[in-house]
This record gives sequence, C-alpha cells and structure tokens, in this order.
Amino acid sequence: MAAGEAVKLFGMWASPYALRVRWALHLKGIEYYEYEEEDLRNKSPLLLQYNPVYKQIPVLVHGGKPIAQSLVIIEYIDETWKNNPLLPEDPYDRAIARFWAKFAEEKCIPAIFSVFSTVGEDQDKAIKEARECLKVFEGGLNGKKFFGGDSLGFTDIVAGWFAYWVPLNEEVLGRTLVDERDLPVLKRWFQDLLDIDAVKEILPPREKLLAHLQGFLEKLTGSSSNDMAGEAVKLLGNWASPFVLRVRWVLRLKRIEYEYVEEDLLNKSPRLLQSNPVYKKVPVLLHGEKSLAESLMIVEYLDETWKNNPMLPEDPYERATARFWAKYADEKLLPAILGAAVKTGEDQEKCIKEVHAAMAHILAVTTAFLMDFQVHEI
Ligand SMILES: N[C@@H](CCC(=O)N[C@@H](CS)C(=O)NCC(=O)O)C(=O)O
Repeated sequence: MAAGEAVKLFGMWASPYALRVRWALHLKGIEYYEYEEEDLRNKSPLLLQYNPVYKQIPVLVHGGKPIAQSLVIIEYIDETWKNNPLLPEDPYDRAIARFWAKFAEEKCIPAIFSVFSTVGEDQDKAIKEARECLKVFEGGLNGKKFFGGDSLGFTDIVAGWFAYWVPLNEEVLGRTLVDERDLPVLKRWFQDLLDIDAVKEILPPREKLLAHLQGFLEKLTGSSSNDMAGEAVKLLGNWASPFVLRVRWVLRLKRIEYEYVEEDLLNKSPRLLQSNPVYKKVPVLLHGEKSLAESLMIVEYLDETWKNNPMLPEDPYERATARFWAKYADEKLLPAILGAAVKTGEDQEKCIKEVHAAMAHILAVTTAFLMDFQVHEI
C-alpha cells in the first residue's frame, strides 16, 4: 500500500488505544488523515463493517483497507511510513521493544485497572500488586530516557498514556499509585513523556477527561450504584460561611457537579426556610427531591453516597476518632474562638485560654487533614 493513499482513523476522544495511534500518526507527520469520532454506545455501521471481529476502535483505514487493534495498527504505520522509526532496525532490539509493549498491555494495564476498579482492602492489595508490576516495567527503561532511547519508540507510544491517565485517576480516587519514592524511574518517564510537544499536543482536555474518568470509575466500582448519586445536587450557601465551605470542599474533592445558590442571610429565601425549617441556616444540600441540613450530616451523607475519595476511614474505630475530633472542633473550639473574638476582659482571657487548650489537642489532626486533602486548591 502506498504511503500516499487516503488515511482515516475511527477513534473516541477518551480512548487511550486511539490516542496511541494518533501519537504514532503525529510522530510520523501524517496530519492529513480523516478522523471519525465514534459513539461507542451506538457504533456506526462503518465501524462494525471494518472491525467485525472486535467491534472496537481504533480502526485505521488506509486506501480503503481496514486495520484493527492498536498495536497492529502502530506496527503497520511504522512499516508503511519509514520516517521517524518507532521500532529499532536490529531484530533483537525490535523483539525487546515488542516484549515491553506486550508486558505493558498484558500485565500493567490489568494491574492498573484493578486499582481503579476496587475499593477498601481490595484496593490496597491491588495497589501493592500494581506497584510490583510497574517496578518490573520501569526496569525495562534500563537507564535510558525512553524505551526507544533518547526519543520515543514503540513501547513509549504503547504505554505512554499511563503518564496522563494514572495521575488523573489518582486525583479522582484520592489514592496514589505511582510516587517518587517507590517508582522514581517511572515517575520521571511520565514527566519526560509529557514534556514532548508531539505527546502534549494531542492529549484529551484535562477537565473533560477527569469528568469522564469519574463517571467511568463510578460505574466500575459501583460507587454510585446508589441510584441517588446520579440525581441533581444543589447547595444553598453563603460565601462567608465556614460551614458551607467545608461542604464545598467535600463536593470538590469528590468531583460532584452541583449548582450553588447564594443565600442572603438577612433575607432568607422561601426555599431555605422550607428546606431547613428547624435551624433556618445554610448550608442546605438539595439532592433530587431530598433536602439535608447541618454541615457535618451533609459531609457524611456525601461520603456515603459517593464512595470515591473517602473522607472517613473504613475502620470503625478510626471513623469514631475522626467524628470525635470533628465534634470537638465544632462544640469546644469554635465557641471558644467566637468568645475570644467578641467578649472582653476576664471573659475574653478565659476564652483565649480555652482556645489555646483546644488548639493544642486539635492542631495535629487539622494539619494532617489540610495536608492530606490539599484544601488550598479549592
Ligand atoms: N486491544 C484493543 C483494545 C481497544 C479497545 O478496548 N477499545 C475500546 C475503547 S477504549 C472500545 O472500542 N470499546 C467498545 C467496545 O468494546 O464495545 C486495541 O488495542 O485496539
């Protein structure tokens, strides 16, 4: 087949398998191909015709001939367009490149997948196993910058999407898989890959992919198998309220989409009075037909409804300890702080002492919380 024949790619924007093919085309400078975005829930007749065996994207059509399976496609591209070779010339080096690509495909992907499709203790086990697998994989770099040497090669193209997907999945889950301490070589390879213009130029948009992964992970882990998780979420709040802020932190950390409604606390809306008739305060969470008041109740409700990025530990004793300190902060520390701010004379002195005593207890816990959840981002 002449390299000059028409090229068409069937893909899906969030598919790492399609991305690898697009990277290969991009590195070869084949910019003129036609791209067909597939809706995988409603596949086009043409896709089914071109890939009747797997019925999957990516499919490359070159001069009217279809080629399926991303690894097969990449080798085809490399053999058809000879510039910027992805596989080395030497047969042994080619075999090694194929060996690591196969290892990434058959060992690393399922190991990574199981981290992001489990929760709790199963997830801890999956993280340990995936790290072991990735440790072996990083050994394949063997002192080189890329698997291909100084520039990207076949294995880099095949496994390079880990560099973008893994940190985003970590963000969604609130768990780390690849860190500097355990996998320093892989971490550096991630960074080196993402520094390459040809790689960066065709990455899917970060926020869009994050939202997509969030939905995907929820389906996988059943974390929103609770039917309610799909219902619309609204928050009645006030910009200056720390109680509202803590609910917003949790909504953000769990990447829950919601509508924010600002309340004027000097002129409360009928909706606020109706949804929180007992306290008549913000925050109020409206979820589907239900409404819920009191920030600590809301935080626990969100945590139980959306299981990703857990706020409370799994162990019952650790959960009780977390609730103990949260209650202490609200019932002891907060009144003392307010007292210190508004009272005078001896009463104020007493409150300041109480604040100091309370702070001494709570400081370590609060610091750990702030460090853990990077609340400064929100
Ligand atoms: N081994 C295949 C995997 C391709 C694949 O899993 N494609 C997914 C999109 S990421 C797909 O088309 N899924 C639709 C389906 O399986 O019905 C390859 O390397 O091309």
